[in-house]
Amino acid sequence: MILIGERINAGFKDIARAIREHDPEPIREWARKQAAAGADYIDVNIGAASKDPADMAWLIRVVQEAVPTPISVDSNRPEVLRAGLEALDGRPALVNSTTADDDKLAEIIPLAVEYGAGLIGVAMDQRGSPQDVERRVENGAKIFLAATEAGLPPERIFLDPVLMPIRFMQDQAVKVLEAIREYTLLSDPPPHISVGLSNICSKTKERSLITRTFVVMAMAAGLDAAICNVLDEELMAAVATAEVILNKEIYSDDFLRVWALKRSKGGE
Ligand code: THG
Repeated sequence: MILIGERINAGFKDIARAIREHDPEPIREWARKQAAAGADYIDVNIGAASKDPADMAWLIRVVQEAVPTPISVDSNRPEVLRAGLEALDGRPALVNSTTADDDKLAEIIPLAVEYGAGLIGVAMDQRGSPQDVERRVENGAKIFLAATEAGLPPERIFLDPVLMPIRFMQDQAVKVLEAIREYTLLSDPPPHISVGLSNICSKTKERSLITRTFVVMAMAAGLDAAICNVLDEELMAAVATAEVILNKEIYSDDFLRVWALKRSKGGE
C-alpha cells in the first residue's frame, strides 16, 4: 500500500492556526510523526485557512526541512498547486488533484507532466460528487485517458472514486468498492487507486473500526493507496495483515514487526 499521511490539512484547527500565524513547529512535528509512522507521502493542504499560493509554498518548505518524505500537494486551485510544486526540492511528489472537468484536466495534467509528479484524479465533475458506479467509472476513465495521452504512464496515475461519509451516505461505500474493481480493468498494469480514507468515518463514533474494516474490503477490490491517519496503529495493522492475506507480503510469525521495520527504513 502507498500510504499518504493526511494530517497536515487546514481542516484541523492546529494546522489552520499554524498556517495563519506562519508557525512552523506544529507542521514540523506532524511531518516527523507521520514519516516515523511510515508514510510514503505527506499530504499538504492549506484548505480554507488561506487562498494565497505563497502560503502553500511556505508550508511545503517547512515540511521539506523537517523530513525527506515525498509530498502530495493537495488543493483544488491550480495556482496553489503550481506554487506548491515550484517550492519542491526535487523529491518525488503527487499533484492532488484534478477532477474530470475539461478545464481542470487541461490545466492540472500539464502541471504533473512539467514537474515530473504523479497525478491523483478524483472522479468528480461539474455536477459535483458521483452518486453511482457508472459516473465514477466514466469520470475515472476520462481522467485516465487524458493523463495517458499527455504522456503519464499508469504508474504515475492515481484514480480516486470519491469515498463519502457512511453516516450520511450509507449506500455509497459499496459503490466505491465496485468502482475500484472497474478501475483495475482500465489497463495492464492498472493505474494506482486511492481514496481519502477518513472521509468514510466522518462524525461517527467508531472511526478506527469503520476505517480499517473498509480499507481491508477495498484492498481486496484493488485499492493500493490511501490518504489516511498513518498514526492509527490498528489501521496500520489491518493494512499489513491484508497485504499478507492478499499475498503481497510474505507471511512470518513476526509479519507485523517486519512490516513496521520495512516502513521505518523507507521500504515499500
Ligand atoms: N481525495 C483526495 N484528496 C483528499 C481527499 C479525498 N484530500 C483531503 C481529504 N479528502 C483527505 N484528508 C482528510 C483529512 C482529515 C479528515 C478527513 C480527510 C478528517 N477530518 C475530521 C472529520 O471529518 O471528522 C475533522 C478534523 C478534525 O478532527 O478537526 O478526519 O477524498 N484525492
